[in-house]
Amino acid sequence: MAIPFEQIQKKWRKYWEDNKIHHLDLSRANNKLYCLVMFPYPSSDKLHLGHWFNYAPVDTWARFKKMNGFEIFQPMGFDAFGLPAENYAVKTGVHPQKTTAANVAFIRNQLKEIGAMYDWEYEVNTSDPEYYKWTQWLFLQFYKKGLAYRAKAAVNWCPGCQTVLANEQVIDTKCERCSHLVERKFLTQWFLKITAFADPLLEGLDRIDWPEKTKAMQKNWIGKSNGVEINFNIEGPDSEKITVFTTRPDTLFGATYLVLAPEHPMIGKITTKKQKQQISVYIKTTSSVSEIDRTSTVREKTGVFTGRYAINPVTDRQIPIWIADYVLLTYGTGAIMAVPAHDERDFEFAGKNNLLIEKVILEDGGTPDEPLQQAFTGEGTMINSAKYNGLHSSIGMERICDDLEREGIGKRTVKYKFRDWLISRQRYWGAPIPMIFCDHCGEVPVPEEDLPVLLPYEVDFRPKGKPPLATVENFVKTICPKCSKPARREVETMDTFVDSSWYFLRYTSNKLKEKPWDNKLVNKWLPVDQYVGGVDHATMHLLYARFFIKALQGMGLVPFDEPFTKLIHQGVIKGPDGQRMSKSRGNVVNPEQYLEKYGSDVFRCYLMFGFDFQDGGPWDDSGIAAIDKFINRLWRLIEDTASLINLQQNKEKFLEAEKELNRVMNNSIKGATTDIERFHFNTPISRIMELVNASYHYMQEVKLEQQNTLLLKQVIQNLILLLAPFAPHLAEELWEKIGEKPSVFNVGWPNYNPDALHKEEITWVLQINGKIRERVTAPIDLTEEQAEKIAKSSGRMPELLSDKRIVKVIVVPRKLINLVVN
Ligand code: ANZ
Ligand code: ZN
Repeated sequence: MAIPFEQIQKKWRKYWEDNKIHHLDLSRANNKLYCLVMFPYPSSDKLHLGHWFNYAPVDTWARFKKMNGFEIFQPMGFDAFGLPAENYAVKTGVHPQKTTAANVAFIRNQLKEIGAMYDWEYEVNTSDPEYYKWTQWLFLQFYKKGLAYRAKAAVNWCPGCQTVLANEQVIDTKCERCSHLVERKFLTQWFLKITAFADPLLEGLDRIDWPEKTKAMQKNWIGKSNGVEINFNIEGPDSEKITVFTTRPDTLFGATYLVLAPEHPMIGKITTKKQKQQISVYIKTTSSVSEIDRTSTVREKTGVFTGRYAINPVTDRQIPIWIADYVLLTYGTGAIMAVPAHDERDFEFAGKNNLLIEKVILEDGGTPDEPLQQAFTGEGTMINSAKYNGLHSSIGMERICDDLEREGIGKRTVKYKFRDWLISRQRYWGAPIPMIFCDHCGEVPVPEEDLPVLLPYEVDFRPKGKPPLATVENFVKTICPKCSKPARREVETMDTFVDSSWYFLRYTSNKLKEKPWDNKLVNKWLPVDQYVGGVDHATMHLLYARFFIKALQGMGLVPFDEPFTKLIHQGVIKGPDGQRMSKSRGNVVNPEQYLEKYGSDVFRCYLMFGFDFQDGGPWDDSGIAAIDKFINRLWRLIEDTASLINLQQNKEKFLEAEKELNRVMNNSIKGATTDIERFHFNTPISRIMELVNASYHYMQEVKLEQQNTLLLKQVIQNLILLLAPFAPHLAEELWEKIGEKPSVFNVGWPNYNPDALHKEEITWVLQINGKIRERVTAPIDLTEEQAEKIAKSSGRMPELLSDKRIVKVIVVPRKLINLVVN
């Protein structure tokens, strides 16, 4: 008979809810473990396979930890603001608040289907005014400390839709909706000063238990470079200077031209009349190219001569000043000294534009006069560098820096690749930025007691050339909190990554009215002990959240400076074709069909058995039937033995068969314990299978009336306990079936007995041609090879065999080994 899983799931979910099995009193709990998964984005009403693959295994881990005595805080919520709901609104007219509320309701139910032990009392929803009130409050704290400021920055502007586009809406420099060429437009927008925390963000990486790859990605993203700023005088009467940033001052003698970014403010001043036309055409054509394309190594390097020259401060030579878009305004000083002999980009550019290539670093074993086929970017011996000739470049670099600094031409500096975090969105569905603009007082923060700045409900979403909130007159019009004269509200909303930079704090205090969080609870529960989520968040969310915590610690609002002590990433399950699942490819696998057929426990088990948690892999459902069969086999085993195992019976000594069953049991517990701890779930399931097999084997081998019911009872109980984190509903049902009191999760995780792990040893009889010659103690189970080896080498056997040839080895299991010789 098939397992009535639907009934069982319902029954135990109700039991858990009625008895508040997953409820945790945060103020009372001891031995805490905060286990957090990245919360879902309710952009559709369905949980997809990726959600299941993230949440089910993490719940298994959390349940395992709970059975090991931890009090687990595993909250759940919704990252509910954002673009998809708004785009949907533009298309269909359905208000984002409605779509979001409906999706959240659906998803919450599906999350319950996973059977995870989320405590829904702590749910958060970032689009709830009770939540975003505090997002706004946090913005104001940042503002007070000078960590939120306004500056001009480029946005993607679609002239067709008359709207600002997010980066992900720009496909191949075109608008994803109307295919118009996207333009760059400069707007004054809000930034958070994440760059002020560059060093703490780097340094903190050494203190957290995160995947090395993720740490490396953050390091690269921050991009710290030690270098020098060097001043180049411009030839001409006006004694202007251009400052470049370089990490290779050792190559200064090889700097044969300068390059400015096309947006560099000096360009207008220095360009000669003759070159003006060409320069302005070039600036225009590059203005629509994204930074990513500009820095692409494969894209052809273009540029234009300004008509002016600078003086290389060490060679005193005239070098031409060019502009080119491979130099970015936003990094370093927006200007470079080009050293074509030793930089790949400069080499390519110089070759195309007939600029001088001067070798100044010689690689080990190289010849000075041989022309370069490509840039040599490594270290070596300095040549063509006057008094520095013959020095190793690493030493010459320091000497040149010292000299430049002494002469006031250069200065050692540190630069970072990453920029401040632009949080302004010209969008509706987000938290309004709580600022007011007054003609008399300028920029005025909304007083804290006036929070939240409510997002107005009645809004025309259709793109009109300005942010949707700008069209809501009674939102925009307000009075200045300082001077009480008419003023305007900020109409931009915050990047949703701001919402998710602090949600893990709010979970502890989701219902608190007067503060964003309760300090006592945050001090007790944070940092998050174990965080789990996709590697796609390695640089954005995970960096922003770390920045928030460091800033908040600086303000004395939290007592720690890293939010997530341990982190791991779940892998991605791809489509059956090995490609990323997507609707357009038609390779999306839906969990529903499997849930209907097998129930959520079998599905959970399959996800963990069929795929490595951190690797994922292409979807393949060929194994799910086997898992279902195994669960049924286990089910039958327990049904068959349930009545038997409670018969009182005392056995003093284990038979051999019992010793073996006992060994497998202890081995299974040991294996499962170490592997679940490490987020390896497939091997523990194999261990459970082994124990089921060993149990059947025992019951076949030993007559019913001779079976050791005490041992069997232990085995059955442990089987259920081992299964429980994987298949929580079924385990509860089975636990009840064998006459135990629910919940099985209140029972501790089983211990194993290390002494029982060793295979038993017995006395083997050794024969030669059927005659007993020796006796030896050896493991109970031997392979043929092991048996032969033991027989040949024990006691007198080598002597007796010295002039014999072995023609056959006969093994009578667990008894004797007979060597047939002649
Ligand atoms: C001269 C030079 C010689 C350079 C050489 C490299 C090799 P990282 O390590 O990434 O910091 N650079 C500086 N500012 C730039 C900008 N705004 N846009 C594009 N490139 C810029 O790289 C620092 C190097 O990148 C700098 O050192 C500069 O080129 C270039 F053999 O200066 B180098
Ligand atoms: Zn005012």
